Amino acid sequence: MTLKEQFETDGFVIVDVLTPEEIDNFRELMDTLISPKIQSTDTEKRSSSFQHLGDEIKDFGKEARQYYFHLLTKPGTEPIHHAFYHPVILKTVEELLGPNLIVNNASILAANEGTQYSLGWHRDIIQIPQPEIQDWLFSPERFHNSVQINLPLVDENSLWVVPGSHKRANTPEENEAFQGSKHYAPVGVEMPGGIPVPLKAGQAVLYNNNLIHRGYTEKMKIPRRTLHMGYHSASYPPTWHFYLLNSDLLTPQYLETLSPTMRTMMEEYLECRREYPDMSQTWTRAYNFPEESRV
Ligand SMILES: O=C(O)CCC(=O)C(=O)O
Repeated sequence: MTLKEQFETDGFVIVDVLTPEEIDNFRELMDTLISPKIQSTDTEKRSSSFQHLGDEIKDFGKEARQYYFHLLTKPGTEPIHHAFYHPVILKTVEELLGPNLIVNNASILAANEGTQYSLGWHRDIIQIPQPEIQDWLFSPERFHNSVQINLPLVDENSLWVVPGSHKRANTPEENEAFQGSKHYAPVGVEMPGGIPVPLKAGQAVLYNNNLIHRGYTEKMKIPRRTLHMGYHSASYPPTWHFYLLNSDLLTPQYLETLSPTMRTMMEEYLECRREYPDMSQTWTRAYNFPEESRV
C-alpha cells in the first residue's frame, strides 16, 4: 500500500522526519522559546476544548495544563519557523494532497511533566455551526484538502484516533459517545474503536482533520514538546482549517521580519485568503461538489 492509500484508508500515517541532530536543535530552540522554568504546583485536571484559540508564551507553566502557542503570527518565534518548511514534511504532505502547499497552522503543544491532559473526542469542525454539519462532509467522494501534523521532539503518547472515521458519518455508538454534540464529546467519555498513536521523538503523524480524535495523557512522565502544523494544496479550494491563522496579524511590517522562505509562504497564504475570503462557503454543498451545480 502506498503512503497515500494508507492515509486514505486509515485517515493517518506516521513517518520519520527529524534526524537526532535536528531533534536536539529543535528541542533547544523550543525550550528557549517557552523557557519552561515556571512549574505549577496546581495539579487540577483541565479540559482544553478551546485550545485552538491559543495561549500567550509568557504564561507557559503558570497552570498545570497543556498550552497551545500559535507561532507564525507571533514576533519572537522566528527561530523555529524553519520547522514549517522542513523538506520531509513538505514532500510527504505533497504526496498526500498535491502540490503548491499553503501552511495554515503552525503551533506548539507543550506541557510540563506531571500534567494530566484531556481534550474530548472530536472531528476538527469547531468552526462549523452544529446545525450546518452534514454527514456528506465525511463522505469518501469528498476530497478533504487539509492535513494536520503532530511532530514531537520527545517521545509522546497524547493523540488518539478512530481509524477510518474521517470518511464516514458517526456510527450510532459514536453518536452515543458524543451525547448530542457535533463538536466535542464530554471529557472522559470513551469512544468505541479509539486507539492511541504513540510517537517517537522526530516522528510525525499526519492526519485528516475529519478523523475522530482526541488528546489524552493520564499523567505526562516526560514534558510534551510537540510541533503542530497544517497545510492545504493551493491546487484545490481550501477547507475551513485554512482560516485558522489570524491574517490581520500578517502586516507588511511583520512580514518584513520573516525569513525569505517564510515571507513567501505567508504571502501565498494571504493571496489564497484574497481568493477565498469567506470561510462559511467552505462547508456548503456547492463549494464541495461544484460539478452538481453545473448540471
Ligand atoms: O495531539 C493532541 O493533543 C490532539 C490535538 C487535537 O486534537 C487537535 O489539534 O485537534
